[in-house]
Amino acid sequence: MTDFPIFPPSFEWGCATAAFQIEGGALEGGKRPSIWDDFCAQTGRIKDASDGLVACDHFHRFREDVALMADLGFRHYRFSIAWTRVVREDGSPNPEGLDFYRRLLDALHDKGITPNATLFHWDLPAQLQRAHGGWLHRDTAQRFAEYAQIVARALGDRLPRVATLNEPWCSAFLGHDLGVFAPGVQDRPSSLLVAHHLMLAHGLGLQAWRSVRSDTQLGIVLNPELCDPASDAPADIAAARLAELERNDVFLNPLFGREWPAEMIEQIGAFAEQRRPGDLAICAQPLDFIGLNYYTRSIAQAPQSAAEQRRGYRFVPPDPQRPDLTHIGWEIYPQGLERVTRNLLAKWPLPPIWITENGAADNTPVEAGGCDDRLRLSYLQSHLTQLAQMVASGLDIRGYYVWSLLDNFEWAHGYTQRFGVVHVDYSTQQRTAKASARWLQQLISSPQT
Ligand code: PNW
Repeated sequence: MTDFPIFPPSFEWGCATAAFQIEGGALEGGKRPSIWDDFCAQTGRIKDASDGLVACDHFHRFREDVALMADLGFRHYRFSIAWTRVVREDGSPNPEGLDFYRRLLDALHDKGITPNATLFHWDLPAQLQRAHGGWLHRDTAQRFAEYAQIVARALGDRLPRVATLNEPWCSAFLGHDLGVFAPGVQDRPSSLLVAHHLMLAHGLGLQAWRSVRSDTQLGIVLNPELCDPASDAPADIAAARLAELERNDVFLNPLFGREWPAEMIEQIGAFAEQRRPGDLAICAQPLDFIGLNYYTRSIAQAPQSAAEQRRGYRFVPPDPQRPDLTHIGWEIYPQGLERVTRNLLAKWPLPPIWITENGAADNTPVEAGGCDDRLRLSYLQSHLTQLAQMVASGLDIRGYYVWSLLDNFEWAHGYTQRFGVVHVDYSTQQRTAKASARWLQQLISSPQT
């Protein structure tokens, strides 16, 4: 018999997805391309040369997927709304696109599942990128606020909890410094300006939403990182500190009206003057919650190459031979969930926390009608044991969303990495609940304290 970690009865259990990763229906209902459609069309960007045109075909199969969630016992669902589906090129609302989300919200309501929507999970309208450089342009933050207002007006009465952005670090630094995510830019100062504009968009978005409705719980989803030094050498310790400033302080400081650390202001270089004096106050809108995504920790070392010098650190990937890695090569480090959360709480006055993503790549195939994803199961067990202790010790963490409900389009990895607790056969679109989903189902229904 398995012992389940114990959580308070009020603790919320959910699963998470994102529009571009599951929806497909890319050319339907007046949907426009996003920067990820453009990125996928470029040779060499996506490991298996795939795209999001069909993905999990959730656009057509959302009722089946909602029924699946309900069967597995999830009472909460975190998903993202595609900006490109609900806003037309001229900035007006697209009724057909909004209807899709209305039907999804109806299906969730019918099954007693509470929605938690994210407005931006990286799928910027391609037109904004082509016309003026996307997030490099200040105007994009204004466009985001207009989009937020459209969603608030059309769907706000059905959305109790809304996050503006998902993991702005990824959009800024994977998208504009490392260039491994859309739009594929490699320019350090640009990535910092993008980070600033994203946080400005967050603030303007909250203002715009609150000008329409006052009854929505509003927040943001971040992926703060624990960056441990590779050795005790002072240069490695300094590198790890700089990595954490970029991962954490660049996003958390503005949320609480605090200026960036001097090192980050220095790295933005000639773009410094594009950060205007009033911006910080806009970024620092009151937050009803914060979502934290946690997968692994990073090991940082003193920089070597010129690009690393500009960043001030280099990440050392774990030796692929190590046994404690998930299939995507990320270290399994459950203690990091507690360490990173406590680090943040020591530095910033966080509102109530939800763990909005946690999960593992485990590419075990379906055999004889089942999927025995032991690596994911043990990953979830160790992280939820850690989380139960954190909640029991009094940390204000109110819920947990596993990433992800379904195997899906894993960005630059395409369909080669499977994060779902439900297996998807991409040729038939058949869904098969994995062993980890069955374990979560039992955990959710187990007698709790
Ligand atoms: C998160 N990294 O992405 C996203 O929110 C999800 O859309 C994604 O599927 C999930 O985690 C699993 O990857 C990240 O390289 C992707 O540091 C890459 C990184 C971090 C987060």
